[in-house]
Amino acid sequence: MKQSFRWYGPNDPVSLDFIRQAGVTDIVTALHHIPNGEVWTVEEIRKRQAQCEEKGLVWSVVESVPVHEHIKTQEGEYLKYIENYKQSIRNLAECGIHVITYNFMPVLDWTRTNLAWETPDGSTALRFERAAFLAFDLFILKRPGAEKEYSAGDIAKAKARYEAMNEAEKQLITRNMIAGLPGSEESFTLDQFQKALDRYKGIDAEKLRSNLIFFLQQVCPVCDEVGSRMVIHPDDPPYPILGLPRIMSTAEDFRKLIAAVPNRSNGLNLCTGSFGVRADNDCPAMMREFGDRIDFVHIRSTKRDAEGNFYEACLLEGDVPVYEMVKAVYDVQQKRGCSIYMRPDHGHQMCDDLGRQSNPGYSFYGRMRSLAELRGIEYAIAAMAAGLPSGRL
Ligand code: CS2
Ligand code: MN
Repeated sequence: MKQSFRWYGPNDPVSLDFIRQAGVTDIVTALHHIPNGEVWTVEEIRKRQAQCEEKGLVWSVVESVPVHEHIKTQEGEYLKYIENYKQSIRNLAECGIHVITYNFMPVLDWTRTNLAWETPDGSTALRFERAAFLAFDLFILKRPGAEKEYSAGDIAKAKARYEAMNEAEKQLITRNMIAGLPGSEESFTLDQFQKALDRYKGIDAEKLRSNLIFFLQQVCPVCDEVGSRMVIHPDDPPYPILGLPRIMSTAEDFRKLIAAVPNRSNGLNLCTGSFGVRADNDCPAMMREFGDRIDFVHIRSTKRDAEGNFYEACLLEGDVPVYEMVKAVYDVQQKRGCSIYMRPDHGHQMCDDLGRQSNPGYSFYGRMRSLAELRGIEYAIAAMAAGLPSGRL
């Protein structure tokens, strides 16, 4: 696997020097300062490349070129935004960057209720608590019609959870839900947030899917021409939330996409932490099924419970079968004769990360720990495959 790390650019509290020392060779980044929908110019791309190169690192993967909301809803100037997207693909290719991550989640990117949940070893993890999430939806946002989507039992639990919250907790959960987590390009007030949700009133899953297919039919031929790949990041969590449709949550969702847009550039970013929240998603099986179209993997593990809560577990202790996953990546690489970009995803805040300011999920040591574990697993697999009794390559 090509070992990569996400870097948010010059404002990221995690430095490229640290990242290099973790054993990373490739950087995953985005031009977060460019507003959604605008073209990424060659000049701006080169500036970021130079910052990486100066530290002996290569910017290889974009995460993400954001898809403007109007492309998802097909309103306003969406055709212009698609043209701009094509131009960004061309400009990135001109600079030698060919793997482009994106997602097609309406309004919100990834969603958590708690960004610093203390685990038994004292490190903190991101967590999604269902009752708190419902409490936000029903009693803070007060989304019209929300009560029709939940059972009486769920509503009672959410009410009790809401009543137990003090003002500070209510403000914190509101901020966590709508202020925009790293990577998501939007942030809102409650009022703006409800308006953003309302724009999806007439859009069900099938309509959203057909808008995604339209988008891919436009951009994939450009990617094919310049040798680039669009890799879609799955929904997180992988099911509809807040009355919004979500359409990249299962293997079947991706099968539908490739049936509609068979171009080779229509690819997948297999994020095991996102897919892994559903017990019916088998990540290693997806890796094997879609291996030819997977040019980027995020490896992390989540741990779910019967109540629908989940948290980001230590890599080897969650629900995702990480060894089987790395083995599947390894086998696909052997078959394809290539190395696939991999990055550790959200890590724990731990050791010297604690008490330091960093992007939630993207502090240094937690991700370094995961990367080291992943590297070890792959090394051992390769050594065993080479039949080396000493286990050395
Ligand atoms: C997140 C997302 O789960 C994740 O990897 O960091 O922000 C992710 O980068 C986007 O959904 C990709 O478009
Ligand atoms: Mn991910």
